Formats: sequence, C-alpha cells, structure tokens
Amino acid sequence: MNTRITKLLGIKYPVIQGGMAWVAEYHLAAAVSNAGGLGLIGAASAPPDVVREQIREAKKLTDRPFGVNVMLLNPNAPEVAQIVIEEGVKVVTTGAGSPAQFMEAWKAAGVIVIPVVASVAMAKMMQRAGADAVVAEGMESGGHIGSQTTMTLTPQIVDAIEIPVIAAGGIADGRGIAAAMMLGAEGVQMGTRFIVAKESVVHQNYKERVVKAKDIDTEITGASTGHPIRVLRNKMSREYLKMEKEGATFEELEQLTLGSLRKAVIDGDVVNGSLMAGQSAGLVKKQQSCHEIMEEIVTEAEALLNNRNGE
Ligand code: TUI
Repeated sequence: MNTRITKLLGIKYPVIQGGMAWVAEYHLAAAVSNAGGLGLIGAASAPPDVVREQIREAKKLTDRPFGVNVMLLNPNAPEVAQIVIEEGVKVVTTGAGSPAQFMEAWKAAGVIVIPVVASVAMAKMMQRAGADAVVAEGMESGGHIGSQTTMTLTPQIVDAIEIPVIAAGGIADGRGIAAAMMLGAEGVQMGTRFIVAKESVVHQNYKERVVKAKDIDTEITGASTGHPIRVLRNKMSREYLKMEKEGATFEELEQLTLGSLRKAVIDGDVVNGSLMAGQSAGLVKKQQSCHEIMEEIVTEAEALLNNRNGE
C-alpha cells in the first residue's frame, strides 16, 4: 500500500476522503486523517470565515496531514484559496473546474495541489500547470460529475501523465481499491462510504438512505444545465427531472434546489432534500467508525493484491 501518494502526502494508507459539500466538515476530516488516510474539509460554498474556522478546529483534533477541497464554482474560491495558504494547510484538492489561476500561489506556498479531473485533457493541463497528482473521477461518483467511467478514465489518465493518479467513483471497499491499483492508480478517493461514518455529522435519515440504497437507486439531475449531479432518487430528484423534461429554465431549476443539500444533510429531510451519493451507495451496508472502515478496506485490498502475486 506504499505508493507515490502515501509518500507525497505523508499518510499510512493511500485513501483520500472526498471533499463533499456540507458532509466533509472537520470532525470527519480529522477522523479520516487519524485513521491513516487523508481527511478533507469541503469548502464547497461555505463563507470563507467558516472555512478558516473549520481548518482551525481540524488542527485541534489531529496532528496528521489533512486537506481542503476548493469548489471552483464558488464565487468565494479566490478567498478560500488564500485562507488555505494563511492557515498552512498541507494539501488542496479542487473540484468542478480548473484551478490554474491559483496554482502559482499554492505552489509558491508549498501547498500540495491535487485537482479532481473528469477527462484526459484536463489531467494533462493540470500536470502542465504544476499539479502534484490528480484525482481521476468517474461518473459513478456522487455530486457534480463528468461523463466517463472510472474503469475507462483511470487507465487513460495513467497513460497520459507522469504524476500519480488517484482513482475515484464507485470505490467503497477493498475490492475497489485493489481494482483501482490494477488500473494504475496509486490511491483512491472515497466519498459515499464516509457519508455514513460514525464521525460524520450527516443526519441519520440521510445515512439510512445510503445504507438502504440498491444498485439502481441513484440518478443524474441537471444534465441539461451543464451541471450534472448524481443523487439518490427521492421526491426532489423526481420533481427536478420532471421539470427538466418539461424544459424548465436554469433559473427555475436552481430555485428548486436552492438549499436542498443543507436540507438533507442538516435537517434530515430525505424527501425534499438533495441526497448526493455515488453509485457505490449500493455497496455501503453499515455505519462504522473511520478507523473501522479504513482497517477493513485496506486489509481486504492488501489480501487481494498479495494473492495476485501468488504470496
Ligand atoms: O466537484 C465535484 N463534485 C461536486 S462539487 C459539488 S457542489 C455543487 N453543487 C451544485 C452545483 C454544482 C456543484 C458537488 N459535487 N467533483 C469533482 C469534479 N470535478 N467532478 C467533475 C469535475 C470537473 C468538471 C469539469 C473538473 C474539471 C472540469 O473542467 C471543466 C473546465 O473546462 O473547466
């Protein structure tokens, strides 16, 4: 399990937590880091001051490295990018766009930069811009997604760049980790399995929907707006898709989903809230501590990878 990723990040296991909006707050980030992976605080659309506070709280709970995910659709992204530097955060991942404009400042400050990409072209661009690694994220993932699958995207990005690749999308157990390694990845990013972690502050109603989810229970909303989002099917997603089919405008759809992720994560409204989750929800069967999750998946992956070598 020692790869360029564990070495680069100074972590025990090559497992990175997804920077999930509302879900990836400091309790979860610190717990994942304490369990030997890389925890992440998801800045998402949080006000910059809240992100700073989250970073300071995480530092109180862990001495291990952790990171911040900067969501590039957030108008406050430039301020968040600066806060990351001021607070001495070791690692940044980015999502939903190109972080090129922040790269120089982050590199100058010694921040390790790992953009999440959904295409080979973007991976190459990020390598040229000075990224230390990339996350190759397939459309099995929850939330904002691209259009390629993890199985096809990961090896193509591995072939196209020299920096290490972390696979994401559809990975929730040791089999997924072993498979990702076989595709040439040197680490994985997992989100959905950590939604239900004991240390995750997500409302119990949301966690139960993830645990109960079957293989076919996610769907993609927003394909027509250019912001496809994978969620667990519920009243909200059905209404959204119906409006989308009837030709609703971007503004009307935005209005419908305004605050809907908060509704699900904080209020536990699993009817009208937006339940972002990946296809791997069907693989998530129980609520465990981050330590239990990490030990279980790494033990399983190591056994599979060692068997392959006839050991
Ligand atoms: O960013 C994510 N997943 C997310 S962000 C998010 S918050 C949100 N809420 C409502 C609407 C939009 C976002 C929820 N889930 N994953 C990483 C990711 N990045 N997936 C895909 C991409 C991506 C897409 C296009 C990265 C780069 C990219 O480049 C396009 C370009 O040319 O700028």
